[in-house]
Amino acid sequence: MTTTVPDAQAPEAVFDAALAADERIEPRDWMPDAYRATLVRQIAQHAHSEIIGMQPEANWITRAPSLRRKAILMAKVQDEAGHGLYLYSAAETLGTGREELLDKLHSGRQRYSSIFNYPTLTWADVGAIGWLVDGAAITNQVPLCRCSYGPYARAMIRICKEESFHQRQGYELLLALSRGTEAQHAMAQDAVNRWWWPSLMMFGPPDDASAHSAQSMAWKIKRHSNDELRQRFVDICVPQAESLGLTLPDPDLRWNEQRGHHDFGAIDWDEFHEVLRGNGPCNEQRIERRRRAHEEGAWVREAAAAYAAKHDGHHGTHDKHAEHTEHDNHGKPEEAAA
Ligand code: BYC
Repeated sequence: MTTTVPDAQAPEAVFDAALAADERIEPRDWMPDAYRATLVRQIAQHAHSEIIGMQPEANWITRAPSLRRKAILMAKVQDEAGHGLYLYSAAETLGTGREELLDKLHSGRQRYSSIFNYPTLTWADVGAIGWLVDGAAITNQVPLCRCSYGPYARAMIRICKEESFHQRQGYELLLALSRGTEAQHAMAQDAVNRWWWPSLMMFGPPDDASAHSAQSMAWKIKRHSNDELRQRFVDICVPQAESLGLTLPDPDLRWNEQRGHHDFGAIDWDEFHEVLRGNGPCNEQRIERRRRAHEEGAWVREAAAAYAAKHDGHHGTHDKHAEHTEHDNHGKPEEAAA
């Protein structure tokens, strides 16, 4: 934030001036508590979505139909872990540690995207996730590259580049199936039928029911409303579905000359709210698996912390942790054991 204002000016005024000038708010700048809390809520939900989102796709790594498809899928799932890392790091700059956020995820006090509570039933689902879920994610996230909070905006730039690759791999996968045998085409169509409506729900409730949109837009965290982005996504998908030779499962979908947009059918918001309440097809399984992965990874975190402590000027302190690690390595120097 570089706006020059007289020293005597209240921090609120400095903050408001920075927003008005479209400048970035940085971690050490003063910010209203509610701005900080909103960012932590959104960034945490986003980070959790990335790591929970690894599950439905990882489900297919062992069953990918070729080595090429397997290598691509593994790289994609690893990318999602990386996105989680950038986002948890962005939340840390707001004074909220990763342990605390993971604890809130595991205890159900923070959300992750509704979309990851649906199952991946066939290989075509991997394509539908890439095309539709990553496509929706990009539509929502490109404007977040201009979010007023610097670390979040910068994290989004790299995430969007990777998401764009993910979206293309999904499209290419679906195209191959769509042009394949009759059974493959039918599998691709079935996946699109199941993922279309949940993808539209990713953008959040309609504007008139969106609790946070007005304030988040005033703070320039969000740059567009939920409905605006949803409409943009529908308009992008219609011609892509045609090129794919697949049908979007909405009989009310049609071009509206006057609006210059596609009209589309009513979204089942009851289903959305049920999923948010924890009653989607896979909510329990996703959280249970995440908790287990976290517990099973405890030794990795302990080893990493011990290693970091040793290399952080603690060499001569002989703290208990460091001795443990040396023991575990059977007395070998750390580098040799690594
Ligand atoms: N799912 O006032 P609203 C990915 C909640 S990762 C669950 O409109 P806001 C990928 C909302 O939190 C994709 N909850 O909220 C990863 C709020 O609840 P609370 C994730 C939702 O924040 C791996 C309430 O409903 N992307 O693509 O202004 C593999 C009212 O909503 C959802 C992001 O997280 C939902 N879909 O707007 C592949 C993007 N929608 O907190 C792909 C960043 C709403 O009051 N986030 N809620 O209890 C955002 O842009 C915004 O947070 C949202 C919602 C547009 C999602």
